[in-house]
Amino acid sequence: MTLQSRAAICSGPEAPFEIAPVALDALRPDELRVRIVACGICHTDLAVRDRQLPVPVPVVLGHEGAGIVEAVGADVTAAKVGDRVVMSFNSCGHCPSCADHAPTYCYDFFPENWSGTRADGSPTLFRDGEPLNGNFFGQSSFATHAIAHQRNVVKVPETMDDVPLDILAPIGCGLMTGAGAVLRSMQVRAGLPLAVWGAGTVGMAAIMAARIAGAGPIIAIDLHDSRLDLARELGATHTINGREDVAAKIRELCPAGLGYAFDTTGVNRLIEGAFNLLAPKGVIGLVGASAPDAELTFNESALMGGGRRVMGILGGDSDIVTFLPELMEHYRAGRFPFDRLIGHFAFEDINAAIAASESGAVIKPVLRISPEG
Ligand code: CXF
Ligand code: ZN
Repeated sequence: MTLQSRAAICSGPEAPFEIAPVALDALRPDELRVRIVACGICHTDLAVRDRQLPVPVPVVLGHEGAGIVEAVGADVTAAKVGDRVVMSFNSCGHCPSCADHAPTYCYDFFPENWSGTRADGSPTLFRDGEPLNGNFFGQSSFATHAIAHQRNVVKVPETMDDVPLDILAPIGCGLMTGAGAVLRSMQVRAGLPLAVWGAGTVGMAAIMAARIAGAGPIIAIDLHDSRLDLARELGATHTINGREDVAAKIRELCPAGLGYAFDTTGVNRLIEGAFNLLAPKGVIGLVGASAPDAELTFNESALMGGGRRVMGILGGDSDIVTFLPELMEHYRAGRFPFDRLIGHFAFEDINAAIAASESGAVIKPVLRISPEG
């Protein structure tokens, strides 16, 4: 145990997060210690709190951390002391998916990200001398300091020196998922129509990326008109409130069918309805979390006969080392203005930030944990 930190501890759905002193383990050769400047809050953090994912509690969550490297193990080449970094999910680096630059499908995703310990079972955090669950997405960044790994840290390019870390922090989860789904997983082609169900972080990122790809029309569907207004500013050419007859409106706009449908809701009825709107060779990409036992039903001749594809997507097929800098460059150039989604909160106000996410008042809350400079 080498360094004292302050972390927000999640004990489950009954209690608010509690900020308390914790200690970090000594670094392994492939690890870095990062002083956290900011961290986004994602629905996956809340799914763990609500015990919908098999991550043990009590635990330090937070997986959209950004900060300054304070110490590195002997084998680390991803960044050096003093570098500004953003963090994302961890991966093993040697399974068939990692070898194929598809680390979001790492065969060891669970032990590397969700076991509460390092993949070898050792704790990264201690509270009152006892092991505390951590290493969430290889970081546990709702804290003043985090242990990260060579494979889930990306150095912020120097060209981004003027972009604060409390803007860049959330780039390694929902934003890369939505943008990657469009640009990498589905490889959306210019001139083809795309519809996005759900205008949260992932859906908005997909809409911005669809504009980059030159898709059209770009149709956003959501229950909240305020989100649809923002979706239009970010790239949607048409919006439909989900209380309207969505299928009829899409058929009117795209009589030949959709080239791409992208579902962020995980609602089966919506997914099956979206599949029925696909043009020949159309692709429906799925990122929304459904009930663990949910099954989908599609017509076989429509699937096979039209060459249609149903694509499960994790993390937008992101290879973070190359894709996160690419997204940062789109941000710089004004093509990916994800700062429009962010609302900032002080670390001490983490429970208010969570409430703002759950009420829908803020699309992407970001905690300010320590000053950058
Ligand atoms: C993850 C899922 C696995 C890859 C990166 C993003 N989602 C987090 O909320
Ligand atoms: Zn997330």
